[in-house]
Order: sequence, then C-alpha cells, then structure tokens
Amino acid sequence: MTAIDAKPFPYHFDIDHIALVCIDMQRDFCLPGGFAESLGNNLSNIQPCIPVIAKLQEGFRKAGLPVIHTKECHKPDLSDLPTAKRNRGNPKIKIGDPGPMGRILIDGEEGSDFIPDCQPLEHELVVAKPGKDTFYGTNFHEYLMRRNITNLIITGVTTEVCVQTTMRCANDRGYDCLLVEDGTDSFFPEFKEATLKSVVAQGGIVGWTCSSDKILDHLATL
Ligand code: TIU
Repeated sequence: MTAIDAKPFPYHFDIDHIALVCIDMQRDFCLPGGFAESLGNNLSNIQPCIPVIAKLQEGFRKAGLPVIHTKECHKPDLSDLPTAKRNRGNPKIKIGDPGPMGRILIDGEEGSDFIPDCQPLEHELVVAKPGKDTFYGTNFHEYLMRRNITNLIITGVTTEVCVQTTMRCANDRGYDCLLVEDGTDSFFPEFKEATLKSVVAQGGIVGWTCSSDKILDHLATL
C-alpha cells in the first residue's frame, strides 16, 4: 500500500491494482466541427486538460501501469441511441447526422476517434460506450474485475457529464476513485469547480481529488 496526498484525505492504493481512465478525449468533444461544438459549446474551455492527460498517460506507461480509454459513440445504425438522447441538443444537427468530421458521434467516424495527443497504444483497452456512464452497455466492469483493478485515477471530459457519471457509477461498484483536478475540464468552469467540490464533500462521498503533479511525482518514485 502507498498513498498520495489528496482531498479530503490521503488516497491509499496498491500499485498492482490501479489504472488511469481517460474519458472521451475525442475529436467530437475537443475539436471544431464535432458534437460538442454543434451543441454551442466554447471548445477553449476544455483544452487545458489535454496536455495534462497526455503527461499522465506517459507517466502511467513508463511505470508499466494500465491506461484505459473511453469513447462516447453510437453504432452506425443508431440501434444503441435512445430517442431521448437523439432528441436532446441541437435540433438542426443531431447525433448520426453528417458533419465536417463524418457522422456526429458515430463509431468509426473521424470525429469519434481520439485527439492526436491522447491516442491509445495498440494494447490498451478502449471502451466504446453509448452513454455517460462507462459501465452502461459495456464490459468495463468485467475487464476491471478480471485484472483485479480496484483503484481508478479518472481524467477526461466533460467533468460534470461523462466524468462525474462514470466516477459515481464506479464508486457504487466498489472502486476507489480519484479525479485529477487539472486532468478534467468542462465547457462550464463553474460546473467543474462544483463537481470537484461535490465529490470530496461529506467525507469523500464519491471519492478523492488531487492535482496531476502529485500523481506524477509519486509515479516517479516507483
Ligand atoms: N456535452 C457534454 O458536456 N458531454 C457529453 O455529452 N459527453 C461527455 O461528457 N463525454
């Protein structure tokens, strides 16, 4: 067992049971012409976490620790897209419609691929998920249980949507989760701040947070 200085108290973990989870670092969320921009979001708000996540990926890989990537996307026939989701957002351009990076949020299209700075390595797990919760409609839980992974270091976009949803659902399944403060961003900075505060409130009701340098410093000592 080892520990990182974190909020609301030190985060204890065993190095053999930890993984980095990078949520939805896709062109559709981070680049012009994608899903997020179609919803009217200001993309500049989520750029700061990109180099931080790239550095964490490098640190985990150097330490020989698992890096897991998720991507929010749907099947080309839209069979996994509920009407309740398709009907939300921009009424003029919806999930599945053609955009500058291919069909919006569809698996296999350019927009649903990862941004160049956060590309998975060939052997790393990529979880294609139809929802905000990484466990919904995927084999994520089975994968983690098979590898005896109990501790998740969580990063990605957007903080209060897929990141927070996944963190809460992971906590309900028994995972100890740490959300990296500078390794996540929202289109709404106030929502990011509220999420960071809410997960550690009430004695860490959902988990822990800390900055990436604390994790990277710790990995460097291994
Ligand atoms: N719109 C928004 O903030 N997020 C999403 O739709 N998905 C994720 O958070 N990945």
